[in-house]
Amino acid sequence: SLLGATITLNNCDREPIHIPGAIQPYGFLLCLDEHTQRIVQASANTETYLGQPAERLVGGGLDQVLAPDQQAKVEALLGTLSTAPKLLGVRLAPVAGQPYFKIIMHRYDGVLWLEFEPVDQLDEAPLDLPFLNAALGQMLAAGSVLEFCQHTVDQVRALTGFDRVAIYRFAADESGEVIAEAKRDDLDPWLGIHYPATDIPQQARAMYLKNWLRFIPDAGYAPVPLVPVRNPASGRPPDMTYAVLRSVSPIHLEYLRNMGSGATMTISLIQNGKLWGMVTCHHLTPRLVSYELRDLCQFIGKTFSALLASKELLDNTEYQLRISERQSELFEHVTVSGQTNFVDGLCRFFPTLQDVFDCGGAAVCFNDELITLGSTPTPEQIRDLIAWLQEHAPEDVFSTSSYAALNPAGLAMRATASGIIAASLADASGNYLLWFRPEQVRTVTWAGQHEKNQTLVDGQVFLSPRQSFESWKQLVENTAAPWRPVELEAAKEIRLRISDIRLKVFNELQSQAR
Ligand code: BLA
Repeated sequence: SLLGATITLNNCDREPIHIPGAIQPYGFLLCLDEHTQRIVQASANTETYLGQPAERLVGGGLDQVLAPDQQAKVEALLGTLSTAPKLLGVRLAPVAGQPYFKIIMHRYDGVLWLEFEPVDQLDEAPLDLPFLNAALGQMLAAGSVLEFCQHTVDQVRALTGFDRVAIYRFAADESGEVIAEAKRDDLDPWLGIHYPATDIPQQARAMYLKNWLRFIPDAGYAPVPLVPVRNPASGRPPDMTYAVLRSVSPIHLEYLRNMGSGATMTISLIQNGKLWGMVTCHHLTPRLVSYELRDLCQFIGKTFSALLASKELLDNTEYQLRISERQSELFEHVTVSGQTNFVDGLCRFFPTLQDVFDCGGAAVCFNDELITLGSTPTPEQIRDLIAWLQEHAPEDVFSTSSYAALNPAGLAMRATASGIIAASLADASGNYLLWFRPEQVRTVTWAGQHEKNQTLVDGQVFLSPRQSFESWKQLVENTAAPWRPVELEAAKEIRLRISDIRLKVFNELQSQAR
C-alpha cells in the first residue's frame, strides 16, 4: 500500500540503479566467475538468441555457446579484461537467423561480463576518418561555447540519425538547460527549456562519470531478469555500472514515455571530474545504434570535454573585452555630457548603461529623476524597490538573482526583475544605478497524459517525474540567471568611475565659477 510512505525530493537518489538484476533485451548477457571462468549467471533471453535456456547454461563453460575456434578468441581476451570494454565479433550457430554477434567484454565486481549484441555482419563499421577529421576541425575552430555545442550536436545527429540531439548543460544547482539542438524540422524546439536537478538523480550522475555513454534503444522494452538474479559469490545482483545492457530505472522509463521518447542515447560531457552537461539523443521510435558508432560518439564526447575549457576561456575573454570597451565608451559619454546632465551620458548614447553587460533592462534614479532602459519594472515598482534597498541593502553594490525570495513585493515584477544589481551613488541617498534580469524558467510541456502521481518500485514509493517537476518549478520560479563575477565587477567599477567623473566635473564647474 502507498499509505504511510513518505515521498521526498531525494528519494530518487536512493534507487539502486546499478544492481537491477535485469537487462534490456536488445542482446543477451553471460556473467562468468572471474576465477573459474564458468557461467554463473545468464540473462533469461538466451533461448531467443541461442536456442538454449539460461538455466541450462549456468554452471557450464563457454563451450556450450561457442565453437572451439570462436571460444579460443574469446578466452585469449578474458585474462586481459578491466573495466575498459573490449570488443570482439563472433559467429554463433545460427538460431533465428542471427549468426553474428559483437561481444562487449569487461571485468567488474568479480565478474567477467560478456554482453552479446546481434549484428548483420562481422565487418567492423568502417571508421569514417574524413568525417572525424572534419568534425574535429570544426570543433577546434569554434569561437564560442555555443558554436562549439552546435557543431557537436550537428555531428552527433549526422552520425547517428536520431530525431533530436541536444546539449543539456548543468547549472550550479544541478538543474539544467538545453543550450544547443539539432532536430527534425517538425519537432518542437527544446532550446532554452530548463529541467530540475532531480531528473537525473545523484547515483545516475555518478555512474555517467564512470561510463561515458548510456544507451536505451527501446524505451518500451520488458526487462529480462538474470538467472539466477543473485550472484552466488556476492549474494546480490552483480554491479552493472559498466554493463551496456543494464536495465533502466522504471521511473526513468516513465519519464521517457512522458517525453514521447522511443529511444535515447546520452553522452557525458565532463569537466574537472564533474558532469558539465550531456549530449542527449532522442528518437520517437525505437532505434538501434551499433557499438562501433556508440564508441565513436564517446570519442566525440571526450574530445568535447578536452576542448571545453579553451572555448570557455574564449567566451570569458571576449565578454570581458566587450565589457571593458563599452565601459570606456560609457565613461566618455558621461564625461562629455557631465557638464550639463550626467544622466544623459548614461542613457542617451550607445552604449548605454544597459549595454555594458547582458541584462534585460537598466535604470538610473538620480535626484528624483527616473530614467529606464530596456525592459524594466514600472516606475512605481522601481521607487518601491529603492525604498526597500535603502532599508535592507546597505552595501554599495547589492545583487540578487531572486528578489522575490527577499521581498514578496518582487513577485509582481519577476518577469522583468527577478535578478537585480543595485549600485548606490554615494552622495545622496536614493540615487541608484540599477540593472535587471528577467525570470529564466521556460517550462516544459509533457508529451502524453500521465497523471500518475506516484511510482512504485519493489514496494517502495518514488517521486514521479511530473511531481518532481512541479516542486522544482515552485522553487525556481522568480529566479534569474545568476550574475557573473565579471558583471558584478563591472557594476562596481561603473559606480566608482561615475562618482569620480561627477566629482571632477563638479570641481571644474566650481573653478570656472570662481
Ligand atoms: C536518467 N534522466 C536520465 C538521463 C537523462 C535524464 C538524460 C540519462 C539516461 C538517458 O539517456 O535517457 C533527463 N533527458 C533528461 C533531461 C533531458 C533529457 C532533463 O533529454 C532534457 C532535455 N527522473 C525523474 C525523477 C527521477 C528520475 C523524479 O524525473 C527520480 C526517481 C530518475 N533519471 C532517473 C534515473 C535515471 C535517469 C533513475 C537513470 C537511468 C539509468 O541510467 O538507468
